[in-house]
Parts: sequence; C-alpha cells; structure tokens
Amino acid sequence: MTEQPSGITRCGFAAIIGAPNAGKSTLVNALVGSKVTIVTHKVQTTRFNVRGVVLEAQSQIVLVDTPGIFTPKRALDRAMVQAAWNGAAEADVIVHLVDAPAYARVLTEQGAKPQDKNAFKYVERIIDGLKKHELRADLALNKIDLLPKEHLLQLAKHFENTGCYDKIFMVSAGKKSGLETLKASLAAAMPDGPWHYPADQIADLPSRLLAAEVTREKLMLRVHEELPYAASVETETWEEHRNGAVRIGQVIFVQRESQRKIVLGKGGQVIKAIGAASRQELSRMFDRKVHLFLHVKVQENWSRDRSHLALFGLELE
Ligand SMILES: Nc1nc2c(ncn2[C@@H]2O[C@H](COP(=O)(O)OP(=O)(O)OP(=O)(O)O)[C@@H](O)[C@H]2O)c(=O)[nH]1
Ligand SMILES: [Mg+2]
Repeated sequence: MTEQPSGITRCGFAAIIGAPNAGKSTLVNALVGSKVTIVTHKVQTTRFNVRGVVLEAQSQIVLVDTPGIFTPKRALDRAMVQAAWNGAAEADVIVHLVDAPAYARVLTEQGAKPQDKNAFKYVERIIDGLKKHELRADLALNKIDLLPKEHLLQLAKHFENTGCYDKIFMVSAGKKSGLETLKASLAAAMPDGPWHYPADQIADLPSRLLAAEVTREKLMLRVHEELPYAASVETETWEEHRNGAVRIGQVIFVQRESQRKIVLGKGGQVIKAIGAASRQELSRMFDRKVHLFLHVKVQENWSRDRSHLALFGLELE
C-alpha cells in the first residue's frame, strides 16, 4: 500500500523529548517497528532530530526523536538542546519521556546513582521549560520493567501535580509494553490533513546520514570510555555498483592525534571491529552488499564547524 486511505485522514508531528538516556530513540524505533535512529546505553547519543513514521488507522504520526535536554556546556551541546526544544515547539503533540526507575530512586532517596541525580535535574529543567514556553505535553514513564510497582502511582501523582501534562502513559520501550495505548492516543491527537509521506515510508534520513549514524553508534559502543563525545562521522563517498553492492567511504573526525590512535587501536584492530559491525548492520538495513571504508581524521574544531553541523541540521548560535 503506497496510497493514503480514502476518507478523512490525519497527519501530524509528535516530538519525543526528555533527559539524555531516557529511552527516546528506543521508543521511536519500537513504535515504528524498525530501526530508524541509533541507540546506545550512553547519554547524548542522539545529536539531531530524526523522524520516524507510524501509521495507525487513518493517521500518519511523524515521530520526532530529539537529542536529550541537559545543561549544555559546549557549542555543540547548545545546538543539540536547541534542536530538541525546536522539535517540541513545532510538534502537534509533545511526549515527555522519563526514565521512571532513575527518577524514582531520587524521589524516594533509595539508591540513587550520580547519573540518576543528573537525570532528575534535567527532568526538572524540562518541566520548567514547558512552563516557560507554555507548552502542554503528555508524559510517558519509561523503563517500567525496572520500576518497583509501589513507585508507579507515586510517580504518576508527582508528575500530575506539576500541571504540565494532559495524559500519563506507562511504558517500557525496551520490552515494547504499553505502546499500543500510546500509539492510539497519538493517532487520535493528530490534526486532520493529508499524509506527509507515502504509506510505505518509515524514515526520511538520507541514506548517507543514516549510514554515518550507524557507524557513530558502533564507535560509541566501542570507544566511548576513552573518547567521550569527541568524535563525529561523515559519509564522504557513496558509489553504487552495477551488481547491486554499494561502496561507502566515511571519515571519523576526532579532535586530537591521541584520539586517532584510540580509534585505530593496535594494528588497526579497533577501527576494523567498528567497520565490521557497521557494515553488517548497513547491509541488513539497506538489504544489499555493503563495502565500507573508514578513515580517521584529526580536526580539532569539527564540533564548531558550521558546515559539518549543518549536515545534521544543527545550527550554532
Ligand atoms: N530496561 C529498559 N531499558 C531501556 C528501555 N528503553 C530504553 N532502554 C535503554 O536505555 C538506554 C538509552 O536508550 P536510548 O534510546 O539511546 O535513549 P535516548 O533517550 O535516546 O538517549 P539520548 O539520545 O542520549 O538522549 C539504552 O541502553 C536502552 O536499551 C526500557 O523500557 N527498559
Ligand atoms: Mg537518542
């Protein structure tokens, strides 16, 4: 089916906002039913707004996965947080996703870790931001697979009292539970109008950008401890071969020579492993043979380079 259905259709944007690591990208992938945005266990994985498309009855819901909202320090951080708020301001519905177990650990003073305290602080910031910009939102308490049952109602009550939320959902994006109710509610909230995308389209990230993101995911998973947020990936070349294969050339930008050595690893082992993992996933995603060539460049200023960030739709102040 590539046509839109007859009769009244609905279409709109639903922005998923939240603190870093709340599970926003996991939720978007779970609702779409396919991987359209990258996920890691690290904070600040998503750097720009990524769309995923969901069909439900007569509605087309364009989900907008946004970067986490935190206290920005660097220019790139500020651009990321700004992108998230822009996504929220432009959306028909805002879903504020919260890492419920982390929040509950702070609220109940039971075994909160330092990262929980950060997440808690960022959630408070988001509530302040919603109030300041006079934005209404739905709340989705995520990771309830890890939340003690007795905390669920207490949390819901706590967020209800903020007065910012129209509805409260309880979900586990990771375990794919509670998603049907959320999806149905979003579908019903979309404004009347024609669908933006053909019925068979689930994402709109250009292939080059998606391919760069997949490599960045593998890079983060592999060398994040040594190289926090110092790297970026750009697809430089994309050649289609007659036999259906594609040859992709990508550059991994780092800020120092020492970081280049980390990404390469002894005898090139690390970059080889990153390349193998990325190539495997890209072959699956694009359903074709992929030849992937990675090289590492030191470019101290990549995170302040306007043209590099513009590739992702990020703007420096
Ligand atoms: N147990 C559990 N883990 C989850 C759930 N949803 C997401 N996660 C995990 O939480 C971590 C962060 O997930 P992401 O989807 O990357 O989070 P994000 O909010 O997009 O993070 P940023 O892009 O960094 O802002 C990953 O390790 C996920 O597997 C859930 O429902 N239950
Ligand atoms: Mg994300």
